[in-house]
Amino acid sequence: MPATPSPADKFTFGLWTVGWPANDPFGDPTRPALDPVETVHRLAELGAYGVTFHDDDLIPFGADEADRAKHIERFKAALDETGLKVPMATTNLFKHPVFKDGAFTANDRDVRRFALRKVMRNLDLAAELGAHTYVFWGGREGSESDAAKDVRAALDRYREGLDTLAAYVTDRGYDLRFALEPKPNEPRGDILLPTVGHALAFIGTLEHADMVGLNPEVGHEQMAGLNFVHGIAQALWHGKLFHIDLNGQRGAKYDQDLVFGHGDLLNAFFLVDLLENGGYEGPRHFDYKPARTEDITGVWQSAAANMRTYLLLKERAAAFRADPEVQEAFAVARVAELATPTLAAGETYADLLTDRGAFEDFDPDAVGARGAGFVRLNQLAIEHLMGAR
Ligand code: 3MF
Ligand code: MG
Ligand code: MG
Repeated sequence: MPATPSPADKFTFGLWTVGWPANDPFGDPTRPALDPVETVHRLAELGAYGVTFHDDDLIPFGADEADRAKHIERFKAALDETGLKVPMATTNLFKHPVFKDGAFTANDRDVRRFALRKVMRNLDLAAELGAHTYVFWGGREGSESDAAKDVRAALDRYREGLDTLAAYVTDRGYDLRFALEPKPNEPRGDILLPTVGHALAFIGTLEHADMVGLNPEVGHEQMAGLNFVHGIAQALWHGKLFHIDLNGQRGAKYDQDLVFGHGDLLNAFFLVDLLENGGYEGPRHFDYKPARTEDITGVWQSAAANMRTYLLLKERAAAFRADPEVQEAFAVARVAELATPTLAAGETYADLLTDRGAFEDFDPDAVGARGAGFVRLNQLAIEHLMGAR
């Protein structure tokens, strides 16, 4: 199978993904911490294009300036040696207890001001390392109690925070765009901007709305019971798919962060088809967790598995589209017809009112009785996915 990744595939991984020592709310770590320098080398060997990071993944929280500079220098040297890129960076605004009630939307104003400063500091580093996307995942922006959070005031503060940071980036001349990452819950009981749809509506209210888009994650939308392919299609339609977090999730439960494709495989198939044919040019970023059961060998196997699964799905999706029987089934299902505007060029509703074929002479019963052929089309997709065709 020609499923060997290369940098041209634009696969990227967060330092925190392979670097997760596999601690969970019920158990201790099962693996030692990974040195970011080693991660850079291993990812490069596996054929990845780039690496992404939270400030604290690279520089321990609270490190002094000299220590910080050392960590950055080592990381830069590894990037230079391997050619790995840093297309995206982000801020850890969720781990330290200071953020237990949020960062931009904490009730405590001092926490909000600290959070903005923490982001600004890492924006400088992101720009220096050549990142073009800066992700905002507001995992602590939310509540467990409706009494504790004035949601409308919280959204005002969320907007104020992002507007302030967008002004900072613009004034500094950084070539960075923001990507908001929705999630419905975990770690907060309920998180603000819980889905792609909520985030899109919110972005429209921002002062620098043009430089703010989305970083949707497979599992996050699926935790909310939503169809990720539809969410991504709408994000693309709005011109807001700035970045993507790929992983696997099996249904509406805790955030599983499985290997890409190890959850809803059929949805992953259509997702890859959409990304490859829908005009998305950005990194294929994996935000997963190597299962807690695995040792370090399993960590690198799982990293490779993400990329291989993506490439296999890409190949399967191309074979599906190229199959003459599939093309015929597409035609029967009138899939392409949806791209034809409902009114003809120059036609108005007045013209429609005079078109007897559209209403008076239209036979809704005959059309209603006609089969759509969608199940056959879906079965063809499944057969291609299974390698049966
Ligand atoms: C949590 C996440 C986050 C974000 C990250 C920014 C720790 O469910 O998905 O990972 O992706 O903070 O990219
Ligand atoms: Mg996640
Ligand atoms: Mg994520």
